[in-house]
Amino acid sequence: LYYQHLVHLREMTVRTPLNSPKMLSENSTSPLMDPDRYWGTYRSHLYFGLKTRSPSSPVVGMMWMTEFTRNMPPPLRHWCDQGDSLLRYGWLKHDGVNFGIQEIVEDQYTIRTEFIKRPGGDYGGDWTTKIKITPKSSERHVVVSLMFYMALDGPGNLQTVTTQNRLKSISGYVKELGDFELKFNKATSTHQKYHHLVTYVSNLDILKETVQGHLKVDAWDKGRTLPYFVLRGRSVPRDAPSGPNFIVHQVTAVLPVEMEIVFESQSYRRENSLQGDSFTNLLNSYVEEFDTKFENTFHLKEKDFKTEEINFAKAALSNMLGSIGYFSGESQVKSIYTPEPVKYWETSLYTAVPSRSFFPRGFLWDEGFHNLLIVQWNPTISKDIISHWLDLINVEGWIPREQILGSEAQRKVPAEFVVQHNTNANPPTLFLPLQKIIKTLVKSEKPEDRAFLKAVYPRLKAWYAFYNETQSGNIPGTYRWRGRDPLVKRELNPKTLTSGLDDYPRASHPTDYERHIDLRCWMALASGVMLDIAKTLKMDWKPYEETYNMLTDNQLMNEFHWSESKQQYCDFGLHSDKVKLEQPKAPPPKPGQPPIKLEKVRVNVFEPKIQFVNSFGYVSLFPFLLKIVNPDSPKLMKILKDLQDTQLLWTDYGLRSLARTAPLYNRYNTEHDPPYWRGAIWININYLALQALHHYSTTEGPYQSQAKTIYDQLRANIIRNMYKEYSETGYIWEQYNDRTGKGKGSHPFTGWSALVVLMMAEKY
Ligand code: 6A9
Repeated sequence: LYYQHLVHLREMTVRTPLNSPKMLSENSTSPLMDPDRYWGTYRSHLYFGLKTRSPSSPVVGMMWMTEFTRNMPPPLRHWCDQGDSLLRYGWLKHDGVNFGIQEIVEDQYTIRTEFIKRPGGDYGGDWTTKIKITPKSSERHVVVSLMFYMALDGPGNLQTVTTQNRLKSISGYVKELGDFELKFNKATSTHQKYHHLVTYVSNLDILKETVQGHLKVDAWDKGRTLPYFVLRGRSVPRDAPSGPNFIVHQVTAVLPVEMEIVFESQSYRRENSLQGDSFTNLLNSYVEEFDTKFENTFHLKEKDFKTEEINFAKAALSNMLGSIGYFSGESQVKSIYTPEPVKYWETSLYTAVPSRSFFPRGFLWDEGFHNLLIVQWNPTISKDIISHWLDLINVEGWIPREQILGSEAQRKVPAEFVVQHNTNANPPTLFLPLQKIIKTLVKSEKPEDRAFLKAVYPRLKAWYAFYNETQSGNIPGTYRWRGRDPLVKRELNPKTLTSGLDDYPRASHPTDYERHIDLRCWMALASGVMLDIAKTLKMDWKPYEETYNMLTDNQLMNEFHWSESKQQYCDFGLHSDKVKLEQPKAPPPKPGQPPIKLEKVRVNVFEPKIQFVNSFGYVSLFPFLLKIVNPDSPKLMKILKDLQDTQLLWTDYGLRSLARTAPLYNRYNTEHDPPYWRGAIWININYLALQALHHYSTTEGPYQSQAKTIYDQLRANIIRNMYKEYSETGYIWEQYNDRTGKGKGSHPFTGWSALVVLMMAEKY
């Protein structure tokens, strides 16, 4: 009984919110509090979709298929999916608030989605979406079925208005929107047919399957030789608990075709509908504003970039903004003391995502990088995003690393990865944008700026304490990532997912006395920011100052992390350089049975000993990346020298993650897991390298001019390659190959890879 009681207490603890006022008030995202950002492209895992910032928002979205292909029925596009192999897709312009223009390129045609919003009324105003599909060649007769739907995620009602079997509009009521009308204006094509579906769905994650289940074959031509696929009309299951909550409008048209979808809130007394010319005029004025603001913020014209390069930067920024989602649900979390995962409290998260196709959800350390860019464009959005994340802190000071909220997000994640463990941290990168925000706030006397600092302080304090209490090493002033598994047998080097650098080689044998240089440096950064805020607020800043001084003390850092023999900063622990994967001997097969093949396991060629970890790469650079090495330190000279060595990290495309000379360079981690952070070029770390080089080149010291030379070359290499890959492949990528510069991994990846905009603009 006592044990059960303890388990219960632990369960309670892990899912108890921090006892400190929230950053955001209960209704901060409501249409009355924040009408401008109520509606948005917050379903960024779709090629196109809109919803509001409310927990069970009604949603709209687009699907399409190419008729008369060999596949019957043709594949239906809905959620962004690399498997669709689109030539490219993404936002060309998007300001995060009012409008967006996107292009989606199929083999034979291009879809352009434009949307604009107009404030008015009590529910975030009106919006209009215009979809244009243009064939690439006028010779061929291409027919596309375009579907646009609305679905409810809770109570409400939807009614259809039809003329001659064409769905003209949906009128409805939900508490999130009041009374509204969604109008499907007539499409413009030489030849088109209309169909629709009116049905009930139990869950938003099965919209596509529901559409697929309601297609039937019909004849396109009079001669009945061309079958195509159409929706069945009304089909509400008899046992549905309510009336229809999912309505789909289908236009099948010969290209080119254009169509407007117009949403109007009944609470808004408008003078004219947002369609036709009034749509075009407002869109044009938003575009103009965007272009002007872009130049005023990033100055790329002034820096002599070509129009095409500027368009690339605009697309990178727009995809970051257009990837912002609003997710609601409960995380699955686990404390080591609880036998089973439990549910976190019901939360909502406004956040950008690393990749619309592959990881369309929030990741803690990615978000810090995302907001380095977002804060330059729109600090209000950044502050709001950071506030949402900080409101996820539990009473232990922990924020779950990966946010898998709601049924749609869950469907993208294999079950074994869903549960988040409260022992596990992730780099506290939110301190990076916060540092920028705070720099301006500390000077400000404005009450709202003070209020932000006052609100953020206790929550950061708890978060900061979590790292210090749970991620410290066995000697004061040292740190160690938790979450490494010392018992794992099949990994060449047990992964450190918590560090964000997954398979980057650490001590081969995880122990309690291991120490990680990157985490130490992250804590130095965090201490510095805490010190600044505490001083500004006249709080007790002494402890932060002490920690900050200790963690930036080069001599201490060198004692713990500088290897004299290797002349580099290192992790430290129980380590062997020589380990390998080997096929274990399988027992002889039983007669008549196939031979057993066991998976490879790790063996030590040399026994591990307590020592510095011999791998040169991103982790070794951290004292430099986070600007902790003193500008006059000879160690800086060594780092700068190593940076330029092509045997180590230097490539024509950016800095690779692990030196070619490192024992695990480009090695598989298990028989099946390919190298990830073992050679490839990552843009977030390259951004940190550039801002560090920029810092050392503008700070008085003996290595200033050297830093400047490297800075110029590295910056040019990264921009040149990313732009080239974008032009050739249509995408911005998760990583770049260190031998060829080719984009690899998931795509589009316009999370931290979009930091290329700041590199072009030299905003650090
Ligand atoms: C796997 C498979 C559809 C890995 O960008 C997000 C993270 C980074 O935080 C981390 O540093 N990425 C980096 O090493 C991607 C993580 C994806 C994990 C989910 C599930 C889903 O298949």
